[in-house]
Amino acid sequence: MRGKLITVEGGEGVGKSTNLAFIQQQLESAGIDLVVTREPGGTEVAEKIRQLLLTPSDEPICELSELLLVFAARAQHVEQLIKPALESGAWVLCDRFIDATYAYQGGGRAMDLNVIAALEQMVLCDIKADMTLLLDLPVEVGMARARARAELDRFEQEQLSFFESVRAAYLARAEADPNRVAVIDAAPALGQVQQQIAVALQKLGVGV
Ligand code: Z5A
Repeated sequence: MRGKLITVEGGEGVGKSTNLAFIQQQLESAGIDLVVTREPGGTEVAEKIRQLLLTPSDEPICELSELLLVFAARAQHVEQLIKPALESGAWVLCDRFIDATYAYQGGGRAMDLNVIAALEQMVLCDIKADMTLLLDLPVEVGMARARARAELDRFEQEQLSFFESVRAAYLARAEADPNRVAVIDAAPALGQVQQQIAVALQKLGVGV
């Protein structure tokens, strides 16, 4: 049987890395054969593209290059890792996926959603997340958490308005597809955030 694809999404500082470990532990304790990966990245070549995307450089990366690099990394990731894993029956837990493109390039950069949809169709075909956990947090709170954590990458150096647009685009995606996207309030203490995640995972029969 084909495995399930679970994606974790959210803006800066929402606690994706922290909660990914918890989700992994929940799924593995349920006996699920799990592949954990991330975007951009997840394979050797896609991780090289990630470096290009995240590292600040003197030459600005234009919006179209950014979009195409995101999809180039995704095409490699899907063909080399995600598709074979799902076909083998494993579940895939992916830190960011296609919703991030609609949020960052579609929302943040205001790029044409029809272009994104066309590239999505070309690269993903029938691959769709079975569940997306969207960690949601007011932008200022997330930015404060991200700043306290580490040096800011190329995206994290954007203005507040960029992240407001990213958040709005994520929430619009959740509203349009409530059966797939579970919105998790990432503001409370970690234990409470993880309680919400555990409840959402029950929908997949995990931890019931
Ligand atoms: N990108 C794109 O533009 N288009 C695309 O299609 C895709 C990606 C796929 C890389 O993402 C960048 O790629 C991303 C968009 C772009 N933008 N950026 N930057 P990434 O996922 O690798 O980068 P990230 O957003 O920095 O993810 P992260 O490392 O998982 O960070 P995080 O969500 O902020 O998680 P964290 O490090 O676990 O948490 C941040 C801090 O908050 C940390 O100190 C925690 O201890 C703390 N924390 C976590 N939870 C709590 C609670 N509940 N209370 C208090 N403090 C907390």
